[in-house]
Amino acid sequence: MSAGRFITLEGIEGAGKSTALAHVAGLLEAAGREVVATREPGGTPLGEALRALLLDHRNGMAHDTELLLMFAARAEHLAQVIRPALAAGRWVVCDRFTDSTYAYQGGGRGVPEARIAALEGWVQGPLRPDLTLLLDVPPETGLARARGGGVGDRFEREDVAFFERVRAAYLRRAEAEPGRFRVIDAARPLEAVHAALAAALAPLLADAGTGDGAA
Ligand code: T5A
Repeated sequence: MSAGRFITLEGIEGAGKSTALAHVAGLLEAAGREVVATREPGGTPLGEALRALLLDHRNGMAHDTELLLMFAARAEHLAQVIRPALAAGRWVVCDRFTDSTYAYQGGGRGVPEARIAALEGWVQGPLRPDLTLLLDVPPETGLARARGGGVGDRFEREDVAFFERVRAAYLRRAEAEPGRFRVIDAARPLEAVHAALAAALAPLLADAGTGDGAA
């Protein structure tokens, strides 16, 4: 049995992650991979309950509380879904993962990176995504898509400056880890985004197709 692969989708609100996830899952299945599509915060019953608390705009909370709840949901997600799926040779495609924490709690809220890194090491050990698809859009474009005229959840209510910081943090991470990240211009029409996603997946599929078994 060949090892599974772990692919994450990242970007600000309305970048098109959920839309991309369906497309990526379809491409992988067409290539004969068994796919588990999931999301963060969430992906388990407890994680989805924590997600509801985190997104509810009536729940004010300290930055550290927010950070710890994100990692609590992640610990459960890893234990119940991600690690078992990878061990069974499945390909996990996850809408947001720890890069979201660095971007939102780190870049957006100003939580020190070392605090996030400590939790990352504790909760994940050495596990990191094999490939991270960063859908990059200007905040004005993403927020207009995400809010759809409404005011949105606890994060979507933040101002444009917050999302500029989140976007900048994402781009810094992509620059620091070019081997793992593919930055996709997601302000383009869907067909162009889909073509870029397929091109980004091709090397990983080709590599896995050799049966190298590397995780
Ligand atoms: N969070 C999460 C943290 O702060 N820290 C963490 O560690 C984690 C894991 C989760 C929130 O939690 C925060 C970040 C988030 O604020 P979420 O629902 O996962 O919330 O994230 P959102 O970004 O809010 O989800 P959205 O659904 O708003 O955005 P998506 O998934 O990026 O966008 P999508 O695919 O739903 O598309 C939105 C709309 O745009 C259209 C779609 O059809 C849809 O109508 N669209 C396009 N239109 C034109 N051109 C394109 N290329 C398009 N692509 C999509």
